Amino acid sequence: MDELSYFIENSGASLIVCDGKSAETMTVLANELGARGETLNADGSGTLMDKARATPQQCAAVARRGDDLAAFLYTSGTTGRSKGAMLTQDNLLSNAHTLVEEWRFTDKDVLLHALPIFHTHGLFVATNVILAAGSSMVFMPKFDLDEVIRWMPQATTMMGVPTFSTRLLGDARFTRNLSAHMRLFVSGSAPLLAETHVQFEERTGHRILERYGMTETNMNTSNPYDGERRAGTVGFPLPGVELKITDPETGETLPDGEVGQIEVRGPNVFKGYWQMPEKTAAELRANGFFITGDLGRVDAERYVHIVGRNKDLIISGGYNIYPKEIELILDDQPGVLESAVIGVPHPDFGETVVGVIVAQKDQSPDLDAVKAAVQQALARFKHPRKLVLVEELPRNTMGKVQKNVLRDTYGALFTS
Ligand code: MCA
Ligand code: AMP
Repeated sequence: MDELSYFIENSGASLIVCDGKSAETMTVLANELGARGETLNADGSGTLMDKARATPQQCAAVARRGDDLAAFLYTSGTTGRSKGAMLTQDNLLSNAHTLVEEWRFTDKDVLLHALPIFHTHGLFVATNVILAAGSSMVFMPKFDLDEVIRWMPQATTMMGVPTFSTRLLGDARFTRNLSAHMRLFVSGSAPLLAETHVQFEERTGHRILERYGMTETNMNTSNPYDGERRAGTVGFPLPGVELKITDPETGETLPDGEVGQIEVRGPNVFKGYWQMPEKTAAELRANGFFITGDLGRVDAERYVHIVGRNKDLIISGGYNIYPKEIELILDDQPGVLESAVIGVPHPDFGETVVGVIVAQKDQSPDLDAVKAAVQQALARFKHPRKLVLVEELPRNTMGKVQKNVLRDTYGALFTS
């Protein structure tokens, strides 16, 4: 609820459309914040459609320019509250056209769509490509393994996060035969392990095409459709996208092969963060390059490798989780002195969240109460899968918490 109020208030939304099941709470919330609430259910029913039917069938189209805003997508940050990334009509359109070309989408394609539509991947990459190419899609409410297996023989393409691939590989029904009608599997949003890439090809004969993007930029790079799709890399910058590797301290471009921060510029790059000029200036340079916060290198054959993150970020099953947001809540709980939230390897989600807590002197915080407080404040996927109480946090000589030490200590919690 706290998160929703913030999004509604910050965006200045005047209409909130929700599922009928949430209508009661959402309408109250919307009204409190000066907005109107309408419902739209998966079967097409709801007050929004009722009202639409009661309005004239013919409406005059309002002309839009390429630079006009098309959407705000909220993305969290290392310093607390979410930022509304302002995407323009051209950001979305240029990326959709580029991906149609690069990934060879046509009106013969059928996309098996099992991604959530509240993120760039499922919302824009998947649906805009389909709309731009005139393709069709099998639109699923969520990734349900049985349903995906049931529908795969009817589809030609699928876009997913690495968890989709590992879940499919974990099921004996996922075979070369089942995927014989498919022509392309695209993966992104989180690193795909090279071993998953290899296993996938061995099982199905399909080589996954991995690409790299962000909410602020849509898609930046992609492995080639026709050339070698190289495991462990995210391919080449898309046409029209410039990518450089820079020194995080000086911003100077580094020689090829060296690891530095990834910066991108192109028609896909957003306009800035809604009503946050300082945050915009910190990440989007005046010359148009966006500092992604990812660390990478470009190899001798120009493939881009993502080697880490220059931002304190956990990616769980393709969802981004900024530890700071959870730490602020943990630190606020009775008996808690301080906390550190880390991501540790997880067989299904890639990474998952662990909260490490230090008690105040002579206090013993009630971990169940702490969990309940987190549940109240944050969406389910951000909840730590484990909370551990320690005497003190490891720190370096500057007093900074050494999360790498914590990750080493708790790294095998879910994998051994
Ligand atoms: C669900 N849960 C999760 C996650 N998903 N917890 C942590 N991380 C998650 N990703 C919770 C559920 O609420 C449930 O809670 C419990 O974990 C077990 O859920 P399960 O049934 O196993 O999960 P699921 O419902 O099958 O979902 C897993 C999923 C889903 C299919 C991998 O998370 C998913 O669709 N991820 C895709 C995310 C995505 O589209 N990212 C793109 C971001 P309980 O036990 O309480 O019931 S856009 C982006 O990153 C850029 C632009 C890009 O490059 O694409
Ligand atoms: P978001 O903030 O949800 O837009 O997530 C964007 C982040 O997801 C990027 O900054 C990367 O850290 C990560 N990401 C996206 N695609 C990949 C990929 N193929 N490999 C590794 N990380 C990725």
